[in-house]
Amino acid sequence: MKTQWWKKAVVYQIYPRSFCDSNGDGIGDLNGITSKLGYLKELGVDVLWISPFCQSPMHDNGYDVSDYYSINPEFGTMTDFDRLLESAHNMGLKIVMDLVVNHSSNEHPWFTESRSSRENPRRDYYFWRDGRDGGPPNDWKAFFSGPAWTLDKATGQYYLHCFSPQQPDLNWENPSLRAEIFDMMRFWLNKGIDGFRMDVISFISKPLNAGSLVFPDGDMRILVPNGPRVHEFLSNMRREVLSRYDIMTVGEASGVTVDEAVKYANSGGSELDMVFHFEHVGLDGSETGKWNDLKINLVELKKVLTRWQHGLFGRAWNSLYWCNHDQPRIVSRLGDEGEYREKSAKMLATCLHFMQGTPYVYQGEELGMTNAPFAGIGDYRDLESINAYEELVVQEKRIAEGEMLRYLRLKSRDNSRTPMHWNGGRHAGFSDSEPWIMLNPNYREINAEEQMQRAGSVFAYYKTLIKLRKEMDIITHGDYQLLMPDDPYLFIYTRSYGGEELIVACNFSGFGQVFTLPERFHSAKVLIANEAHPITEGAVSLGAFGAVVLAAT
Ligand code: ISL
Ligand code: CA
Repeated sequence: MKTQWWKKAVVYQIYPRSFCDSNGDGIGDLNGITSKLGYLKELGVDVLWISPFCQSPMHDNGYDVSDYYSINPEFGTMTDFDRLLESAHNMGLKIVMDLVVNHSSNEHPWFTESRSSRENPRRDYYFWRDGRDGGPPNDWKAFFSGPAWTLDKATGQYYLHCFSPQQPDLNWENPSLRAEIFDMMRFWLNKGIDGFRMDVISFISKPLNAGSLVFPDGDMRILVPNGPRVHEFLSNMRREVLSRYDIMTVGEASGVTVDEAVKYANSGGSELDMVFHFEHVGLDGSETGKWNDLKINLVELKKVLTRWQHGLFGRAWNSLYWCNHDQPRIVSRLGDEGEYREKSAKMLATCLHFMQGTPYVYQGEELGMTNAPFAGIGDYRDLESINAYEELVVQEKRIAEGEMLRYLRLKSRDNSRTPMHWNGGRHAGFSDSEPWIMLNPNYREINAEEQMQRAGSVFAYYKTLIKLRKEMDIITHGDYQLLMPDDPYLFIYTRSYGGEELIVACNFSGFGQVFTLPERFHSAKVLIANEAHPITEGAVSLGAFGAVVLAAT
């Protein structure tokens, strides 16, 4: 049995393009990351998950890999990577890579060969099918707009792409493909990396019954996740590759339910160490997807997160996140961008960081960074946003332009991809020249330099949260119980472990809330709080976006 060090770890996600630019071309890079290791050490995180940095035509900022063995020149060289890894290790920081193997780039040599003829030995590395009634083989819609199939004139067949046409899906049914992927994983593991975050790994087994070549019609987002052979593929991967190294693995598992997660992230350790689920961040979606102005409902949020806390307890392991490179900023989504920005950022962090699981902090979250004031469609860089606008506004005219721009400001993935705010100076200290995507103009108030030297900053608060997790086993191992499930403003839960007990109380509303403490907390001591919190006569009164954690004595 390995040590399972990742159960006590805090992971920090870096989106390399937007983190720090070392050579003044406006694009973040590996040397930029190396130059900021001191900052990350100061924050106290243990693991850095770096979004893709391998060779790529960058249609999806590296989530479209054309060579898994080399570094994209915009990000640096293999020597830069080796130096980053060594420096991180010297400082006691681990590095986890993004493994993007549900699909490759359409510029990967495998795809070039595969498309070249129906007889090519690598034809079967991707999914090629004949059309149906003069159109695609089935009715699937791709994640990034349009059909999930594209006709390739060279051979007159269609290929499958669940994302964009530049991201053809790899055919995991093919054993040689699997062997090539496992070899590539060993290459990086032998370099000494500390694990993988696996991109849409829940999609790798397509819904094909044994021997059948027919893709069923229906909603691709429901049909593709958790396919018939996914657990077989992952347990083979575990046996043949992962189990030989002392690493952590987290699978991005779009469409995963608690029951499925218990298989992927089972505590027997036969597949992955944990998965990312989407249920909580999907709560402001609708049948028509994410382009709307719906808000996450707190009662629903509590229900979902509680179901995951209970469902995985003792059986599997949770990952905890509010933010990543695909999500809008949490302060803008569930907190307050104005007067209570810092306070709500701390409240949200408190709520998440006292749960059971491994917490993930996305760059800038520790500063309380917000969504960006993009003005027009020309300000966006993300293909998902641009394609959705083109499809829904320009072509189908289903959403008016102004309305769509409003939805994009709320939900676009670019909200989290604006450059990191290092200081209040030129280009926020991110780069010496114009960044590849606009800066959020609020970097003058919200930046790392200012927060690192201010005791009450969001950064300082995250440091404390991370430190508490290291010191207190109850945060890692304790039992979780939700109180007041139907309260529309308060999220209150307890953790208990070996006779100790904590109560975590968070006010998700912009006005004061009072609640009565259970008897056993009447003389409790404050572990952490984001405000002066009067506890009087067995009651707590929390101001707008207040948060407090009490330890029973
Ligand atoms: O971001 C999403 C919708 O806004 C998700 O549906 C997302 O596409 C899905 O979670 C898969 O995400 C991952 O794979 C994509 C890539 O664009 C994302 O950045 C990545 O996190 C394709 O590789
Ligand atoms: Ca650069």
